Amino acid sequence: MGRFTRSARVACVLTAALTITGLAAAPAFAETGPNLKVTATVQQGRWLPGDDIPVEFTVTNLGDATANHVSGAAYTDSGPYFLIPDEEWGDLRVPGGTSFAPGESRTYHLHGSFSSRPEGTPEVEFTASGELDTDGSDNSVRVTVPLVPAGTTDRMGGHLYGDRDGDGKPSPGEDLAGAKVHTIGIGMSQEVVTTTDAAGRFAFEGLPVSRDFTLYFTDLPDGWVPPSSVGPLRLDGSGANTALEIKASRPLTDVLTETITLDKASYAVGATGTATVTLTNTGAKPLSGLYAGCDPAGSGLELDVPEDQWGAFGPLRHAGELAPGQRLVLKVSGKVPERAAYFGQTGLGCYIDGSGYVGGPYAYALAKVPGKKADAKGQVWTDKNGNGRPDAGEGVAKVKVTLSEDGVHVLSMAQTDANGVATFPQVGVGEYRLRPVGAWTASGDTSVSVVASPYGYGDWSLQVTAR
Ligand SMILES: [Ca+2]
Ligand SMILES: [Ca+2]
Ligand SMILES: [Ca+2]
Repeated sequence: MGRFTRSARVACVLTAALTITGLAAAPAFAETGPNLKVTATVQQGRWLPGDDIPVEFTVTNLGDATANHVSGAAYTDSGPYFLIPDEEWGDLRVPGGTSFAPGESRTYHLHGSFSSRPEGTPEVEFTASGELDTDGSDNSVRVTVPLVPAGTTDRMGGHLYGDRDGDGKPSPGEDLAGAKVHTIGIGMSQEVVTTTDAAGRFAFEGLPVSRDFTLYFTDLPDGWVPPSSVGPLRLDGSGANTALEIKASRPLTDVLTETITLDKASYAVGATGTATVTLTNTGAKPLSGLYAGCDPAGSGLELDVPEDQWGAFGPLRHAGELAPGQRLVLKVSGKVPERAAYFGQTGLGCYIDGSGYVGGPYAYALAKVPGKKADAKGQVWTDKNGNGRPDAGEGVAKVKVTLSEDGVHVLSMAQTDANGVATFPQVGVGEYRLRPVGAWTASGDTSVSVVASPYGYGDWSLQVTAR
């Protein structure tokens, strides 16, 4: 019994010794065979989630035999997960791996990213492994990725000016005071707003770091037009966006007027309508590169005017010119689209714009497309709980409501049921106004679009208050 126990213990000790020698112990002399060694260098920076972070990963075969079946990988040891897409690894991720001749060294330009920013510093281990490596100790290296710590904040600030002298930079007297400045970045639930001071300056403090802040301006004085938005701005805690210069421009409407009229007040679907578009350069400088852009909201109801009708002012040509004081009359024609029949309305609405200009004029003219009818159902309600929307129990019963085109001449009348609901039966499609009769007065939007199926938007809604 005693002899047996001793033999078993000896066997175990021998096995353990062999394991250590084979995998990890440093050899007493240079062994023959492949021996990969890796280095990895992360590009320094103030990295944020979503950034493409470059890593130089170099694999060298220090051995005297070819290394076969070599593959590479990165493991996040701590902190947020660092993702390097498979395709970044090239031949280190092909099935079966790749080969390195003795002395051969190759560098892989990898890019990784973080999708989130949990707490902690990311430690990432880069490895290359192949068959029969004679020294496993140099096949992996651990690096720290310099991710901006969670909770870091930054500031943003700058100056808004109206470039009156047109030199493209702020000049004395061009500061724009009292404009609203809005910004929002990823990770914020709502935008923050400030106002430019007497010197046109604005600043935001304590913004969370984010790759893509958007900045925009409203309520500028004297009709100045701001850039549509500024950004994406990168706030990484370095204070790089604290001296922004934001240029506002004069609108084209200062020097260009536009009117549109139609040749008829009413059209049938498929008929051709002709619009007269009159443009006048009221300024002292020539205007060039102008074009018309129609139906900017994409309603699909307007006259379908072919590009060539616009001549130089075509939306693809951008070549319209107007001399100082020149008045130009354009006649453009197009067919009434079928969709217009369901809304009872067509027309033409166009803005005039051009490169180098902002704030061009917009004009429109409407015409009817009669024929189709639809029931116009809706609810009269009063906001008992003051939350700005109709709730159960807020419908007003037994109210007479009128429908008119002009707010005066009544075309139809209906009375609400117990829930405040009323229907005007089989009304010609188009735009109307609602009006309560008697003890109630309208306190919200009174317009209603009567649209035929399948384009109907749903019911109308008329908010009222007691007189
Ligand atoms: Ca090695
Ligand atoms: Ca200037
Ligand atoms: Ca309510």
